[in-house]
Amino acid sequence: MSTRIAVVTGASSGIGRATARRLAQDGFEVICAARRTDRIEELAREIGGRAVTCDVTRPEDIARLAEAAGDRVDVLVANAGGALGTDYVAQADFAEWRTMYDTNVIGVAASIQALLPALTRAHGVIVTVGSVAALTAYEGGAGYCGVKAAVRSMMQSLRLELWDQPVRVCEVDPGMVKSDEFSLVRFHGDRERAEQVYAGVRQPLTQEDIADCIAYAATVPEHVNIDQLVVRPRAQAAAHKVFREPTD
Ligand code: 8X3
Repeated sequence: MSTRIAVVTGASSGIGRATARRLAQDGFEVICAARRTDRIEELAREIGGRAVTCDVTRPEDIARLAEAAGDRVDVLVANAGGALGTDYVAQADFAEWRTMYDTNVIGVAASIQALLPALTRAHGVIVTVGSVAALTAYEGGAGYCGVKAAVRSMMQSLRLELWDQPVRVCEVDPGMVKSDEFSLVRFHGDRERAEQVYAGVRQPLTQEDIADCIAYAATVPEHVNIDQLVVRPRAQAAAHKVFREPTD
């Protein structure tokens, strides 16, 4: 059997990197795509994959990624994206919102569009990394909840559009994940604020937990489509209902 190919965007850290590692363990040749070349080259060396420098907001990078991936792609993990800020609508920084839309929505759509022929040829799986933010809005979440809700709608449209094609469309929606950079980026490098997100939560999810879920969705038999996987830590009953234990 020929080697199965997986493309992971946003592979330089967090859920993307953990997923690249996990899929390599599962026998995939993983194409690690991200902006930070040094990081993905190191990762590709570690897991025997390939690195493609790719900013998903740049059409020329997306074209290069599709060319590197070749004729057949078994799995696309469209993971690149993230949150910027927690501004209320009244104070929102629209430049940050535009960046979020460009990466989380257009970047995901562009990755899918470019790789769709290769995914269809291979009877492959598209997995997007959404968020529980797509399901329930919260104060300060309008920008991020909005983009993740857009991804969710896009996946629903895509599944309908591809109903007669041999390609599957899956969305993994994580809740609270203590990953390398998610909260740090969201709070513009403010480590203390980033840490507060997880304060008192005994066991937030890890990026490896989500990588497990993605690997599951990507490796079920070909007739099985996992439409959506919503994954939260046990301590998080809803986005705003988190069990926190005293920290001091
Ligand atoms: C991250 C989950 O609750 O911070 O995607 O929006 S949340």
